[in-house]
Amino acid sequence: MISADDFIIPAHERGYDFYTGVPCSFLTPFINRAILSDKTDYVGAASEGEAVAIAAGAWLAGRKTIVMCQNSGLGNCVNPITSLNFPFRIPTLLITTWRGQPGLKDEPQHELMGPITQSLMELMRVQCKTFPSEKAQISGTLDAAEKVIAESNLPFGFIMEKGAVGPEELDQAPTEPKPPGSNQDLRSGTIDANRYQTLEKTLEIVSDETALIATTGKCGRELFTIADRPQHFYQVGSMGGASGMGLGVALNTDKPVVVLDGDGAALMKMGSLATIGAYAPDNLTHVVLDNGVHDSTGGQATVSPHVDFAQVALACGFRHAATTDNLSGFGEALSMASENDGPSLIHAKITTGSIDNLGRPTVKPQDVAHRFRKFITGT
Ligand SMILES: Cc1ncc(C[n+]2csc(CCOP(=O)(O)OP(=O)(O)O)c2C)c(N)n1
Repeated sequence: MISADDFIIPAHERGYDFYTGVPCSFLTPFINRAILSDKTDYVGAASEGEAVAIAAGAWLAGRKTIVMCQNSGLGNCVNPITSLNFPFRIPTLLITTWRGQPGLKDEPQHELMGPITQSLMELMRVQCKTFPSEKAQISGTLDAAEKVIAESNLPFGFIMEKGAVGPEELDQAPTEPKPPGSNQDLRSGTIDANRYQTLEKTLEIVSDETALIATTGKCGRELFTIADRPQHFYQVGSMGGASGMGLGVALNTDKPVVVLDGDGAALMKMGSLATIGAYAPDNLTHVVLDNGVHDSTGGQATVSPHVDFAQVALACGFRHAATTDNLSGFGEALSMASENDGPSLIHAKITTGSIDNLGRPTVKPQDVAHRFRKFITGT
C-alpha cells in the first residue's frame, strides 16, 4: 500500500498537476488527496467521457493531465479515447480502478468489466500497467509511462487494485451557490440564418485572440471551409465533447474560448453545462447552434424544441444566457458575451441545411491539435 502523495508528488515533479474524473470507492483515498492537494488542480466531471474531453482541453492549453475513473466508467470513455485522443494524438494518464478483478468478490455489475478491463484498454491502443502499490515501484512506473507517452502521444493507463492507496480524509468545502445570471431574449419570431451564416457572423465578431472549438459533423467542416486558422479546433469525433474540451482550455488560458456546439451534441453531454457553471471560467462562451435536428446525419429530429438551453445554463450557474433566432440578435449576444465576464451560453435557433459541396478539414487532426496548442500556449 502507498499513500496518495507517494504518487502525486513524483507525478507533479514530472509535470502532472491537472486532475479530472469521477470517483470510485477503490479510488477514494487517491481522489480525495487529488482534490485537496496544493500540488493539483481537480475538476470533478459529470461523466468519465466528459473528463477525458476536459483533460484534452487542458492538455491543449499546456497542462499534463490525469483522468481518474472506475473501470465501469471506461465504457463512457471509449468514444473520446478512440475519436479524440487517438486521431488528435492527445495524451493523458488514465487511472482506472479494477472492480470485478478476477478472484475478488465484487458486485454483479462488475462481473464482465473486471476480466475485460485490460483487453478493453489494449483494444483502444492504450498501453497499461498495474497502478503501483509499493513505493519503490512508483518512479520507474511513471518513467515507463512517460516514455510511452513521449513516443506515441497517446494516453497511458494505470489499473488500480483494491487497497493500493492508504486512506485519506476529505474535508471539501461545499461550493457557494452562484448569484442568478442575466438572461436576454433576442428572438424576432423569424429564423433567418443557417449554421454556415451564423459561423460567418461569428468570425466577423470574435477577436483574433479567440480560440474556437467546433463540434463534430458539419459544424467543423463549415468552419474550416469559411476559414482555416490555428485557433480553430475541428472536433471531428467525440460528439458532445466540445463543451468539456472548451472548459479544459478556458480554465487554463486567459484567451477567450468559444465552443460551437450542435443541439444534438449539447444534449448528448448536457451534464457539461453543470460542470461549466460550477467551475465558471469567465472567458468561455458556449454557442448552441440549434436547428432542431441531427443535420449532419440526414436531419433526424432531436428533442431540442422542448429544451430551453438558456434556462438550463442559468440554472447551472452560467453568468449570462441569450436566446436568438436571427443573425442580428446573434451578433448582439456574441458581442455582449465577448465584452463581459462569462461563462455565457447563446442558444441560436437556426435553419437546417448547409452549402453544396461542403469540404472537410484537410489538415491532419494531430496538426490541428499541435497548432491549436501553440496558439494557446505560445510555444
Ligand atoms: C458518439 C457519436 N454518435 C453519433 C455520431 C454520428 N453523428 C455525427 S454528427 C451527428 C449529428 C450531430 O447533431 P447536432 O449536434 O445537432 O449538429 P448538426 O449536425 O445539426 O449541426 C451525429 C449523430 C457521432 N459522430 N458520434
